Amino acid sequence: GVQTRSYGQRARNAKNPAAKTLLDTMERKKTNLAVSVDVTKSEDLLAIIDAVGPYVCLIKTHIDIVEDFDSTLIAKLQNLERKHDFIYFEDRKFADIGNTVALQYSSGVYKIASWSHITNAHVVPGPSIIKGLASIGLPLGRGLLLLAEMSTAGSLATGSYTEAAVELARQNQDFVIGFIAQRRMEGLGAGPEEASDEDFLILTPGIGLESQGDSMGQQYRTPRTAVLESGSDIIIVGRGIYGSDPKAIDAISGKARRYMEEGWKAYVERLV
Ligand code: S5P
Repeated sequence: GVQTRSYGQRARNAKNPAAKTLLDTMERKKTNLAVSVDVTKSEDLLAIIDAVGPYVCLIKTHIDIVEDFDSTLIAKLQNLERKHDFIYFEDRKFADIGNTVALQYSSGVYKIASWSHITNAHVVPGPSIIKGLASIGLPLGRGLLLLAEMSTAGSLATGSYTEAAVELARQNQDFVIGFIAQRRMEGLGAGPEEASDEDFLILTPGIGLESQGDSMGQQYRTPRTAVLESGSDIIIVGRGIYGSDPKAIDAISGKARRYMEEGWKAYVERLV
C-alpha cells in the first residue's frame, strides 16, 4: 500500500488546484517537509517561517494562537509565501455543522479561506461538514484534508472511524485532497500497477528525531518510519524544529534542513 509514483507524476494527474500546487512544489524544491509553527507572537511566527521557508513545501499554522494578530499579518505571511515558494495549511480542525463551518472558514477575524490553500476537518458530523466547507473553498481552488487518524496516545480515530473517513473522501474527490493520518490506509491507490484514478495525500504529524513524545499524549515517530514504512507523503514537524528555542534562528534553519533531508531520503528510497 505504499505510494510509489513520484510527486511530479502525481502533480500532473491532480485535479484539485491546491493538491497540484503542493505536489509541484514538492518536486521542484525536493522537499516533503511541512513545518508546524505553533508560536504565540507574530514576530516569532514570521521569523521562523522565514528561517524554514527554503526547506518546506508547506507551512502549517494555528492562526488562533497568535496573541497580537491583526489583518496586516496575513499580507506578511503572503510575502513569505512568495519569497520562499510554499503554500499554507491552517490546521483549523473544523468539526461543526455545514452552515457553521462555512462561516468559520470564510468569516470572522481570520478569514481562513482567503489565504490558506489547505485546511482540515474532523469527520464526526458526517458528509455535511465537507459540503459546508466546499461551498466556500471549492470556488477559491482550496483543498481539504480529513482527520482519519491522530498521533495521540489513546486516539479514538481508529478502525471503522478511519474507514468511514476514507469513504467520505472518495465521495468528495474534487475538494478532499487527502488525510491527516499515521499511514497510507489499505486500499488507497498507491502505484502505477493500480489502475485507480484516485490519489490522496497522506500528511503525518507526530514526527520527531530526538524525542518519543511529550507529557500531553503526543507520540513521535521518525521521518523514515512515516515515509518509507508507512507510506506517508508529507511529514509535519513542529517542536522538533523550533522547540528548544524559538529565537535561535540559525539552529532552526539547520534542523529544518535536517528533517527535509531525512524525509526526502526516505521518499527516494520508496520510489525504487
Ligand atoms: O493527529 C494529529 C493531528 C495534528 S494536525 N496530531 C498532531 O500533532 N497534529 C498537529 O501537528 C498539532 O496540532 C500540532 O500543531 C502539530 C504537531 O506539533 P509537534 O510540535 O508535536 O511536532
